[in-house]
Amino acid sequence: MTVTEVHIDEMMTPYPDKVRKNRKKHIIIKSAESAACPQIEANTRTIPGIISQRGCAYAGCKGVVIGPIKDMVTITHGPIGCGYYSWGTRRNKARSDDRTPPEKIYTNLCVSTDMQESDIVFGGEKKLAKMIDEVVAIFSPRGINICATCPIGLIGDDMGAVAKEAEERHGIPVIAYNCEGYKGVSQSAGHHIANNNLMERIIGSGTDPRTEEFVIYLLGEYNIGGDGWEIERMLTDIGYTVNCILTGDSSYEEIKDLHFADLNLVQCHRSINYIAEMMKTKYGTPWLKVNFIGVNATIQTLRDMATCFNNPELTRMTEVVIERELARITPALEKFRKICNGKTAFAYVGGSRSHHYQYLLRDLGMEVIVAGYEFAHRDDYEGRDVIPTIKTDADSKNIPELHLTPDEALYQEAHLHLGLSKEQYDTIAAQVPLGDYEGMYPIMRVGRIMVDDVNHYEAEEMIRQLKPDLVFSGVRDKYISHKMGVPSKQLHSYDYSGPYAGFNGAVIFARDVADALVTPAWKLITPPWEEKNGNRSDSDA
Ligand code: CFM
Repeated sequence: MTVTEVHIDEMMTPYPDKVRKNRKKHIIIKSAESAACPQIEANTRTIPGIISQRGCAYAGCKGVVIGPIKDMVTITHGPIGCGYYSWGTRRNKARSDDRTPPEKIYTNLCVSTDMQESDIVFGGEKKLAKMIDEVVAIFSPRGINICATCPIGLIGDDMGAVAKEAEERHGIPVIAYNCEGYKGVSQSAGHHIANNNLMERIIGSGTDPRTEEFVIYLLGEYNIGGDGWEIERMLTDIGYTVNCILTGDSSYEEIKDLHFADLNLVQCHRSINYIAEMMKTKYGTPWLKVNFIGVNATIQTLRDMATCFNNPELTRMTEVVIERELARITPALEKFRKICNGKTAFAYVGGSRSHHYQYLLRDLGMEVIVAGYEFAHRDDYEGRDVIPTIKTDADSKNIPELHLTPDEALYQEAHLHLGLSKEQYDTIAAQVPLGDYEGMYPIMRVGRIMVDDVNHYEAEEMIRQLKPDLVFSGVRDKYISHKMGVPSKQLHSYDYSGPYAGFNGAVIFARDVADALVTPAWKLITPPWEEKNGNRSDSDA
């Protein structure tokens, strides 16, 4: 079925006028292959009362960006609910290495100040200070993060002062993140707050320069289901030194040295583009937009990286590894491709995967007909070129912009980081996405939909109208499609499967998708609204 404005209008019919006007701005239908992306409304407030899939600023800071740092203990300052519900919900895996032995891995812990009514009335600073002392006494971590929840901002606890005193007492970094849930319209605000603090407090504090060649940092990769490890495997085989993945399986010790990178790679643009840009300003470090989701996308990224370093041996090894991996995975992939070919899908995830996974689905012959983000900004849909035109509003002004200047001792121009001449760098920058991201729009096909901050009602309506074969989404909307007889796969947690990145990941993903498509279970379901007299049908007996 082709998508037309009519379907969107039909979907909007039950909305009150004001809501209809608002929501229309969040939905774009691609009109022509070469069309420039029309402006989409994004990163603005969800209409109160609408069931959105978004999270809060605390979730973006604690849960997404700093939670995976394995050798720091992260304290949730607030009532126990926020800590409890953010405990272990993201599958960012971590393992011990030379720098971080098992006894220094804290990612699975949930530490909360458990604020009670009297603490809210009289203030929680003493309780927080005591908690920090306890954490040091029990775990002696390399550093401590403190994340604020909504009530902390409302009662005005001075977390920064408590952290500073604790630092003096214990001699380790204690970093306060004012990431109260209400600080932004979604978890995206929390990413920015986390990026600012990492930049100000950790990055650049390492004093031991790297001596290896081709030192790269992979930013915006969180090792969900082991993705980061699969990427690291390929890159190491080619000859890169993957000093750190930010922040999946990362450590305080590694993040300190980020300024020694020759090249930063950016996988998830939304959550980490701030650090990539700030690194460029302060140290001159170039960043390359990469995508390790999808076989062809991975190959393209590996070649782009080789282009950046312009080193014959690295270029040769890139092709050796590509050829070796393709020979290994192609037979398995072909088997699953036969099942997947020609099928359609929805992709609705946080702020980057709905774009990246379209490449992997294309490898399998599938097409995404509706794609959207929970909390992306206009640049994630339309490309970075629109950034200067994005208006700041009261919500975005809530988050401070750090105004950095080049570091006097360490700044060097981007081309020198890569060992290139200025002319070489400029030629290469025209060929690969160095410091640039084109957003999701170019990959969408004509007549297909991009939707921002989709709500429960719209998701249901679009599934009903467009009947996709598979819905890629999160745990909150998973069961909407299940009840409608459409299989769904979680692209946040991978339904406990993975890795899905790189060459090995592509095969695992293809297997999971093929499994979902061929299972007969979905045809046997009678949704509750089709049951007679409220009784379950015999298929449920
Ligand atoms: Fe980046 Fe992410 Fe995502 Fe994200 Fe997330 Fe995630 Fe995500 Mo869930 S950092 S924007 S805030 S790729 S937790 S690892 S899957 S919504 S699309």
